[in-house]
Amino acid sequence: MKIITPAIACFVLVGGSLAKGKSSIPRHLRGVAPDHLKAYESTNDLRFLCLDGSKHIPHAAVNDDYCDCSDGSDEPGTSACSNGRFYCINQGHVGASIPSSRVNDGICDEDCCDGTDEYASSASCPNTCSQQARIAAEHQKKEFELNSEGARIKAVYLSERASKVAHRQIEIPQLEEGIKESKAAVETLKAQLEQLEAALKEYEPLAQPDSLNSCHEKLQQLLGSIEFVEKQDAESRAKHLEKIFETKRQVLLDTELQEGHAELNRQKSIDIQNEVHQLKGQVRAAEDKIRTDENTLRELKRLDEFDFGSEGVFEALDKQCFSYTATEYTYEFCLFNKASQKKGGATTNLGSFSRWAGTEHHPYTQLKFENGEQCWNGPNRSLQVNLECGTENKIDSVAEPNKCEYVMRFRTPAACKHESVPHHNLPSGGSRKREEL
Ligand code: MAN
Repeated sequence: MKIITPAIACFVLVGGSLAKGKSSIPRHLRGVAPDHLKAYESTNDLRFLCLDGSKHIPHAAVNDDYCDCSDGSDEPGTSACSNGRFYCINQGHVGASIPSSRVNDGICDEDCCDGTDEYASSASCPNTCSQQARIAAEHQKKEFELNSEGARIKAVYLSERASKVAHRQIEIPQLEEGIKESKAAVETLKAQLEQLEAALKEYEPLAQPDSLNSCHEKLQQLLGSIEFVEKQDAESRAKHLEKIFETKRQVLLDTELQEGHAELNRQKSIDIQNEVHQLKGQVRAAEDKIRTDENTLRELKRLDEFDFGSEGVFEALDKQCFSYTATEYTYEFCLFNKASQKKGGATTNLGSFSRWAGTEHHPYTQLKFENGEQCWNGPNRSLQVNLECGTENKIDSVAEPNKCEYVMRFRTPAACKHESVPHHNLPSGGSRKREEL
């Protein structure tokens, strides 16, 4: 439990109604941040220890408009130390810490809506804290609504991601097994093919057998000797003719036999060729399927291994492209892929996705695209995409703060906080420092 000492109670109570010249805050507590009040309260030995512990000074030297502590902590309420901090309570809104050099500089500091930074200057600073608190509350309400809606969409992304991961866990081993089986089946088909191709050789068209050739030759000889035979007697001619007929009959018989055989061979060869053709088709189809399955497997493994941000929520946007036209250029980037700048018909490469580039604790707040087209007399083009919560995926702004170094703001539900903060828990001001927000 925090003990509120009388000094703090007084400080807090009067803080909101401080008006120039009427400050009831004791001098030694002026500009002191609530967290440090304890150190500034007067102690028995009436000495103040500089906040960095470097030295003790008389208590009366606090806020005496003379800088004693090297960390500037003895002068929170004056501009005496160049490195001091002045705290304005901004009762009803959010307290703020400003450089103490701005105290009584004649300019109403916009961070001190209670005007206490000008407690002893000619500037008249009205207390605008209630207005600012109202504006801040409206802003917070909008932010809250935006974040709630964004978080709702993000939850959809996350559940889609969860089912994709679950599917992949089933699909990957199934594909691996399927590919293994298909490869074995291809090997079997190829072995069958080899056998068939070997068999095919056995059924190649036969050469004219020797016996048939010799019959033909004999017949030719006999026919060739007709002239000579015609001159012989009737009996010799009859014998010779009979020989011719017999030989002719033999030739015909052999030819018929051979032709029958050849026809059988031809038919068998055609059958085998058809089978070979069919098997080759099956091998081609199986190999095509293996290739397709291997590509699918590669992609599934990539998706499984790729860093899609916290809980993989950015998988929902993988390869999606967004564009934005600013003045003369249209900028386009595709998540985890490429970025470009277009003008007329020309496209300039702004780089390929290289890494998440947020802070050590929040790496998934920024994307970096690098190694784009080289800038004339400059670096290779690059793009930094700052990710912010939004209810839709949309580029909000693009700038080129340095030549050929582009910075984009991309709003997406994927960047929303997972669980949105209930509105009543949002800071309402009074005790939080602006830097903490
Ligand atoms: C082009 C664009 C600009 C860039 C200049 C640098 O005009 O890519 O964004 O600044 O080249 O020469």
